[in-house]
Parts: sequence; C-alpha cells; structure tokens
Amino acid sequence: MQTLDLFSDPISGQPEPMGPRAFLLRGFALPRVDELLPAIGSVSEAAPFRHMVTPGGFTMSVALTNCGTLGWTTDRHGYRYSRTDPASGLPWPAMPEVFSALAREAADAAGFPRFEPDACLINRYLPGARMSLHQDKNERDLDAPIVSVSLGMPAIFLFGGHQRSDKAARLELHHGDIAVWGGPDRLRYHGVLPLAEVPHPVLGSQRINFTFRKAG
Ligand code: MD3
Ligand code: FE
Repeated sequence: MQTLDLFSDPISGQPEPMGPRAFLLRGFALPRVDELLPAIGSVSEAAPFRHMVTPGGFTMSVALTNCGTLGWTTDRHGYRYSRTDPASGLPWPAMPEVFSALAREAADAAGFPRFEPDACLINRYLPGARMSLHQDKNERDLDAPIVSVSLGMPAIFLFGGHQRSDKAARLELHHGDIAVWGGPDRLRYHGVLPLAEVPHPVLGSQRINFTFRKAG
C-alpha cells in the first residue's frame, strides 16, 4: 500500500495527496454550502432518505437517497444502479446544477478533467451510524474518478488498500471537505467509523456525504 502523506501542506490550499491519485481538498465545498443545503432539501423531499437492506439481510445504519439519471440501491437481491427510485417507481430527482458544477471543479483540481457524473448517492449519518469497509465497484466506468463531499459533523474515514485485510489509515473528514480518487486508488477498500455526536453549528447532529460517480 502507498505511504500516506497526511501532513503535507495543511494550510497551503493545495490538494493533500492520500495515494497516487487520491486527494483531499480541505474546505473546497465551503463557498457553496449555502446553495448545496437547499438542493439536498429538494432532492430528499422528492426521494426521502431511507435505510436500505443489504443482500446479507442487514439494514444499513446510514440512510440514503440519490439524484441524477442513475441511483445506487440495494435489497435482498444485490447492489445495483437503477433509473427509478424503488420506493416510488419514479425517476430519481435530477442532479442540481450546483452539484454537477462542484463535482466537476473538484475533479479538475485533482487532475481528472471533464468529469461528467450521472449518479450522486447522498448518505445521511446520525450519531452511531457507520459504513463498513467496502469497494465501490458497481459502476460501469471504473476509469472515471469518484468525488465525495462531506457536510456537517466530522467523521473518521478509513482508507484501506486493495485487500480487505490491508491495514487502513484513518483520516478525519470535516464539513466542506472534498475527496477525489481515481486511477489505482479507485478500488481501494474504505469505510467510516461509527459517528460520534459532536453537533455541527449548521447541520446539528448529522453528517451528510454525497458521492458523484459515472455509473452508466
Ligand atoms: C476512497 N461513502 O457511499 S466517502 C459510499 O463518507 C462511501 O459516506 C463514505 O463510501 C461516506 O460508497 C465515504 C468516500 C471516500 C472518500 C475518500 C476516499 C472514498 C474514498 C479516498 C480514497 C478512496
Ligand atoms: Fe464507498
């Protein structure tokens, strides 16, 4: 596994390298938060956050919804991307313009030009919610990067290797941080430790994470 350089340039505003093609852009979303929050509100009004069941029969502690042409879902039959919300049968809400613009700018800043995501998975964590180590590999285009935006309470992110058993580094993701990873880092195992309750001044006792993917 690649050495993680977590200490370089914490205040220079340069992307922090986490792997050869994985970058943490601290605070990159901050100038857009006031536009992002109402957009998340409209998406979740049309397609409410819900707790999905994994193929193994476990109910996820994270609640999720989607926007864009494709949305990630899971049920007893497996994980997949679908054009419609299984809860309503309707297409997922369109991706708000502010979402796609931000995803594209962040991908650009991390060296992935012309990123055009067609899927945005929005996760909501309440205190105690977690995400166990996994790879994101349901997307058809694994050459495209994934862009992840964190809002609200901080979380400890686990950044592993290409084998589930590889030792994972820990790194704190804060309100406004954006992570971008692609190339050899695209299929790394990753997860989130159970969320501690440290209420955020704007979002209160929750964390929202949204990840942009090219799924189709
Ligand atoms: C991989 N979400 O939805 S952000 C997921 O915070 C998911 O909700 C987590 O994993 C969340 O599939 C993690 C994703 C993330 C951030 C930075 C990474 C994954 C990364 C850096 C390198 C590799
Ligand atoms: Fe993931």
